[in-house]
Amino acid sequence: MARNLYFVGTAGSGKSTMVYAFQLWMNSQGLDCVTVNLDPGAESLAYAPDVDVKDWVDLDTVIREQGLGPNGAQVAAADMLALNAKEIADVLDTFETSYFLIDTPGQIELFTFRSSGPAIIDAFGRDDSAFVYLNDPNLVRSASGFISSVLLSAIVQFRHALPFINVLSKSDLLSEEELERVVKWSLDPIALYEALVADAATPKTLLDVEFMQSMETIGVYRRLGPVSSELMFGFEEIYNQVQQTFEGGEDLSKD
Ligand SMILES: Nc1nc2c(ncn2[C@@H]2O[C@H](COP(=O)(O)OP(=O)(O)OP(=O)(O)O)[C@@H](O)[C@H]2O)c(=O)[nH]1
Ligand SMILES: [Mg+2]
Repeated sequence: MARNLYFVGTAGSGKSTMVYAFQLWMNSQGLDCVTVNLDPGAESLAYAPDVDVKDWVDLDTVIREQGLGPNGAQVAAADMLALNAKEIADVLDTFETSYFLIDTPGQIELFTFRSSGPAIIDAFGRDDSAFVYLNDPNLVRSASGFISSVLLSAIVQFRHALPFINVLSKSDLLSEEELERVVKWSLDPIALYEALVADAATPKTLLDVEFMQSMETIGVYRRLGPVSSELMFGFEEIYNQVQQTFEGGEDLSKD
């Protein structure tokens, strides 16, 4: 049974690059996978997806034919994807593979808040799905930005209710010191709390602390695994978490 891994994150967080890099890494380990582009607006992808939704819905065509602006067209294109979900799923069924690596639209809200996200997940098979959530290093490098990123990922988790692997994308852009600090924050809420209150407490700091405490309570606060598609680093850890999610840690796909 093939598993569906959805790569989700804010615009420019590195989803497309990571899908390609993860494919290269999997292939280097003798693991089979198929790449799927779900972004009707994707331009000049660094990789050639095995399945491309642009064959069904293309953003430029929607803009031209429906006379919409770029944002309205993104929404219309996302909704049109939902209508084609079953047909795309039938194409996926023709592949014999262990993993579908699925690149989602740049604007996270399209996949999270429009009906197309859940419709696609259902059509592709909800039981065999997990999210790889990319946290942008530019956001998480400050304590307050870190909380914002956790909150955003909590919204995505809440909306989709699927297994969730939390990664720190483009970790090569952080200095060694920053990287160590951010990973520590993700393991130790007290360290994050201390960083937050290190500056003079403002009403916003208090809000951040309140948010952080509730995130911890509801269990969406979790370790960030550093990854770099540039340096081909961190993929084994993602893969191990994927294995744990689906097989309880046992690597069945190499047999
Ligand atoms: N330094 C560094 N840059 C990266 C890495 N991954 C991606 N990038 C760069 O980040 C930018 C955005 O990468 P994409 O893979 O297009 O990100 P995306 O999330 O698919 O973007 P949208 O689909 O447009 O939202 C590009 O300039 C990439 O070259 C990485 O691991 N390290
Ligand atoms: Mg992309």
